[in-house]
Amino acid sequence: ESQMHPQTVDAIVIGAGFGGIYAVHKVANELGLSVIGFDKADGPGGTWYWNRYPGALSDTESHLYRYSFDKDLLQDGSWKYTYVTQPEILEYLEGVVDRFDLRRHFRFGADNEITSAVYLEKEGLWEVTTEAGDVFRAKYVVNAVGLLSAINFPKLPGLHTFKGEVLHTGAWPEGKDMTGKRVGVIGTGSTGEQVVTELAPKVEHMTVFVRTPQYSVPVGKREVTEAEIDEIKANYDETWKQVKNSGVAFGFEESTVPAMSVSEEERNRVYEEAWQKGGGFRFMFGTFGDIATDEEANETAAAFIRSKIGQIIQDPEKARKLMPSGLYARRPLCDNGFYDAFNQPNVDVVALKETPIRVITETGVVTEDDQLHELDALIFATGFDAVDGNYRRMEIRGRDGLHLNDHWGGQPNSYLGVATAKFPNWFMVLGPNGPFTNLPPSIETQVEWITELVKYSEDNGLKAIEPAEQTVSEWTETCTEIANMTLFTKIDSWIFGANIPGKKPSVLFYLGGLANYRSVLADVAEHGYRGFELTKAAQPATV
Ligand code: FAD
Ligand code: NA7
Repeated sequence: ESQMHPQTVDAIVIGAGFGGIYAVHKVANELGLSVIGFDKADGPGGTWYWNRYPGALSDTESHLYRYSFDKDLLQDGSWKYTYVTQPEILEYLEGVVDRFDLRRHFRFGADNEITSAVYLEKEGLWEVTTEAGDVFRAKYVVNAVGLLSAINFPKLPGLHTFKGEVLHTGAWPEGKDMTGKRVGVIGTGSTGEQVVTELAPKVEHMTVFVRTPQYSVPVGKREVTEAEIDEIKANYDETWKQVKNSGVAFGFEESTVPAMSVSEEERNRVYEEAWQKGGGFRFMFGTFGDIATDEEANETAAAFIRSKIGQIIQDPEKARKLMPSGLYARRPLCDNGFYDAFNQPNVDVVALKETPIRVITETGVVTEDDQLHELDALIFATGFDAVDGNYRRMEIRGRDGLHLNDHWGGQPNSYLGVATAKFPNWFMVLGPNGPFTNLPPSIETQVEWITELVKYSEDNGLKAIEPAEQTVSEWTETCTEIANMTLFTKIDSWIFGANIPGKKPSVLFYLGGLANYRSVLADVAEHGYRGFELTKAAQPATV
């Protein structure tokens, strides 16, 4: 009869990206608890398992797009360029899984997609069900389901009639080759820029469908020497200290100089230097301190980038269609030659705000100017249902059968980005209202904090730990106040969930920076997990 019972473990981890891998390592290897990790992918890697599109590259510099928790792991690391490519990151994460002997804790593949997680109040356990119908129980659930993971696949009229290939960058088949094909790309965010830049020289013809042109600066990808890597390794302690004490955690000092406090010549000198050096976050946050908060300052950076775009793209009509306007206030883009790609004669651009897509036919895309853009393949680089997307695709029920989607309504909430009220022992890595940074150091911060919390719960014989409703409201309020001090709230982007048709824009990030975030977390822990409600396990009945 016992086989009929679901398997019970201490903890379940959902996801095998940076977050899930580290969570399994901490819970299994450090706390010594029993744990099962699940991922619907066929292997570890998360983002870097799924995004195998040509040109996929980090925009965090190579030496900082990795874990910092293990010094030997850092010293053993290697990379070829100033930024890590998708195959390199995937290999790195697979290597981490093997190094810490984590593979035996994971179950991979479509059958292991988690479809529901329901809290059983009496038992104080979560009952988790997979796509295949297997049922597991655990005291703790750690969600590391990714913030840019649930893909956004817009429903375009007639798409099902298209005889060519339809691809999404976020679910790219390994090795899929576009050489010699007529290719359409929808979307010019970070992903669209990368895929356009990489494929433009290889395809027979490319049509780039642009809806909102964005501001993009060079990424600054170049080869690194062994000597440079050695120097980085020699200084790693100091470097990570700086990263964790900074705002965006990208490895440079954020500027505190107001843009308008210097002369125009000096401003342009600073912008030119950042342009040459490369990096989107460096351009936005390392040049001046108020680009993301002050409209006048913002416009000086925006104007600089626009003038560069005008200089790079030779065809004035293409330049016009790709020219951004208005605020420079999305996640700052950087590229590896995106604007240059349009100087190739085989690359065309369609401005969707002038000529929207009317219908997709067997042979291509028809726009409102009666043009048929004939294609062999249509690539969607249309992004993600960010942050809460993967949560909402599961049936998650906390106390009193409360469905997470009802609990969150139009504003997903949390305390500190890691937990929410009425969902006991249920934790999130990069959940709503977590930090907006170079992500590995924020992921590590959260996983380490959650692990400490689990340890505290175990050491103190707790049955349940969950934030109070009041605390959650206050954290949402804090995140809203900080967001409202920035210009980011003034335009639509995935940072506020404004990229998904029908999704109500809401605050999804703590924009206060990693250093502040870390001190808030430390303070909460030092005060006995202030803001959390703790439920003691019932004493065992005396015999
Ligand atoms: P993910 O890596 O997204 O992993 C989540 C995993 O959970 C996935 O494998 C998914 O299959 C699994 N999963 C989700 N739901 C379920 C379920 N119900 N059942 C089973 N499994 C499930 N960040 C940076 O800081 N710097 C960068 O340069 C950078 N570049 C990026 C480039 C691209 C193209 C993309 C898409 C993202 C980029 N990011 C970057 C963000 C990146 O997502 C994070 O840095 C990091 O990889 C997130 O790790 P994670 O473990 O939290 O989530
Ligand atoms: P983004 O940044 O959300 O970009 C998606 C792009 O797709 C953007 O240009 C969108 O235009 C466009 N898009 C989305 N839906 C449509 C429809 N229906 N029609 C035409 N165009 C559309 O996603 P990315 O994958 O590039 O990057 C996301 C993050 O992942 C990035 O910040 C990195 O961290 C990695 P819009 O601007 O909405 O007009």
